[in-house]
Amino acid sequence: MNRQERRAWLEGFGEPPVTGSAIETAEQELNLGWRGDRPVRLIREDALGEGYAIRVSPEAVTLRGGESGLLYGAWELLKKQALGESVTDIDCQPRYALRMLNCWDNMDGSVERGYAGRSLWFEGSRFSYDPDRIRFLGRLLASCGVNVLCVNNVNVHEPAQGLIDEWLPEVSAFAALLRPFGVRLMLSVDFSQPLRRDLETADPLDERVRAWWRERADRVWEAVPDLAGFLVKADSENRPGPFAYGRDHAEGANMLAEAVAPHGGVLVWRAFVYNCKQDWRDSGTDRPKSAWETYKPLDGHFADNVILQVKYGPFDFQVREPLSPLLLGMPDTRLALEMQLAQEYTGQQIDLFAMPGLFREMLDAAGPERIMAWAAVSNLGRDENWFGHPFAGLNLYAFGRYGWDAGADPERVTAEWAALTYPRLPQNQREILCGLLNRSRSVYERYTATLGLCWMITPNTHYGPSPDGYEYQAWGTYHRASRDAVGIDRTSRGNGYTLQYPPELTRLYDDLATCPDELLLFFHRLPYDYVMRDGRTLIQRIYDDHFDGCAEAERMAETIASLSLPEKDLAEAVERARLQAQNAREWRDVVNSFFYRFSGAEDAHGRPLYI
Ligand code: GCW
Repeated sequence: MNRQERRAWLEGFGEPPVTGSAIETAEQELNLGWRGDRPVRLIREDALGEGYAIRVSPEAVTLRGGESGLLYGAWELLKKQALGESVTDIDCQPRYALRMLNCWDNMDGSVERGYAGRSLWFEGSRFSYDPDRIRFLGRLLASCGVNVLCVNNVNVHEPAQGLIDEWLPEVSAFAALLRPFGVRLMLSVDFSQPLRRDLETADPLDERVRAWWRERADRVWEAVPDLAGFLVKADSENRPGPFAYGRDHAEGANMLAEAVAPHGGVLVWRAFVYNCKQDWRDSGTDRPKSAWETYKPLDGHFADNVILQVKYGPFDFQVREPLSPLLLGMPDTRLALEMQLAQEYTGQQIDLFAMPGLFREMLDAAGPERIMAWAAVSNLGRDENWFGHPFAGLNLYAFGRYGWDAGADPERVTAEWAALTYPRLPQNQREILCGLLNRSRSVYERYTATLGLCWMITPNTHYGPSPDGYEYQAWGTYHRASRDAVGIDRTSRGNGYTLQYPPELTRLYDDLATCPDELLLFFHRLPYDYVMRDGRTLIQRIYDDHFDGCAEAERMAETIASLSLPEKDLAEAVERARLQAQNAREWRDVVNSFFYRFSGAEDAHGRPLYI
């Protein structure tokens, strides 16, 4: 490594937040804040790319890697040190080359579905940030192993259309701040942009439109030569797209892919397409079926640099959904799996909802080799602790971790995060904290979405209960509860949704004897007196889960208050736990009473239900 390279690398590494110790430089050896008994020797080996190799000998620890491989390897060494683990020989490559955070930041400074304050880089319709904070963000992302940051909302509102135009110098300056950390930018673009600015059409097959995008891409990559690519939300929730011109989504995506290809860019196309103007009376249309209907016929039609980004479930980041069948049914398309760190439907960074288990389940269900990129909606914001809830940082850490190791053990990931974040917390308390985090998803699920009953959430805000809030609306999100039964029959005997899965899954979900309890009402319509495998009636199970989930949320609040966390974190976590318990009580009483009123069934344990 020459002097200049080392300076760039050091800038990238910065002061390690894990140890807080300063960096010393030496010609061949660097003290990374590493307190091991041997010096660390760095050797740049570009062939290793983002990966790294660590070798331990009696004289030294040798770390080899490409430019960002050295960075990731250094973080690994520091992590081991912080976790008190000994360093052994390691050869490591990331599981996914693209580990992308999608930020839904608007240029006015608001963040769509953001729960950690305002945007870290936009305010007042322009870029506005503290460069030191952005560098720190780079360190944070590098330490988590994230390498792509899409800076603007997929819903591209003016003036964000200018990010690929008059704002390019600012985009370029912002990219330069994050580059030393191995983080490349991505931009969300509006499919209709040529129409809005220069041409009278955005038809992807029109030669003028194609030339417009090619020329635009040339300018963008001239300003930011390592831009990762463009991200597009088209024909989804009122966003413009190729359907307006009678073109399909392969025609739309390929046109943009052709423009970015000469620059090595990727075109990430979101598969979140459904009819958001459905008539609730129409039970012949079912939203979970729609992505498959749009994209399955296009398998094999996408250009090589198109990545189809699919949300994990067929609905929309609900607490519990089966894996989207699209992720299993597009063998000839490059796929990204999209998660949502922002807890839109999962407690909004007030209620605890740890995601490592969800990540692992979805990666296992998809088969890690079927996808080639790993994406998530960001949970970052301008709050001092970045995440709103001090524990919500776990979800970013875990997202990065699964981008490197799709088979990581969720409890191990949580324990690492807790040890790195709260090194001074006594071991027994750290175990209590991890226990809370490990159970948090199941607790939240029991009081908000038991048996796969999703969408009983307050419309628009998506926090708090409203069992009928989405029932008579146009968004395609219905439970169709009556006095006798609840749920939608999505089996092959019903509306046929399960036929989108491979045959063994169709059978698994079709059959009441094998369908997992947590998805029972996602796949089936069942009467309240249906007897579950454990002997309880369906209605009793609904009541029990709400009472139990809420009781556990209340206990969690007490436990959190007993932890000796740093003062500020404790105060924030305690306040949020109080709000969570309050929220859980609302969910319990509103949903239980809703079903009590329909079914007339008393609770077997005589707990209060309200008329
Ligand atoms: O869940 C929905 C959100 C929208 C979001 C959309 C999407 C960016 O409610 O706010 O829009 O998903 O993923 O595009």
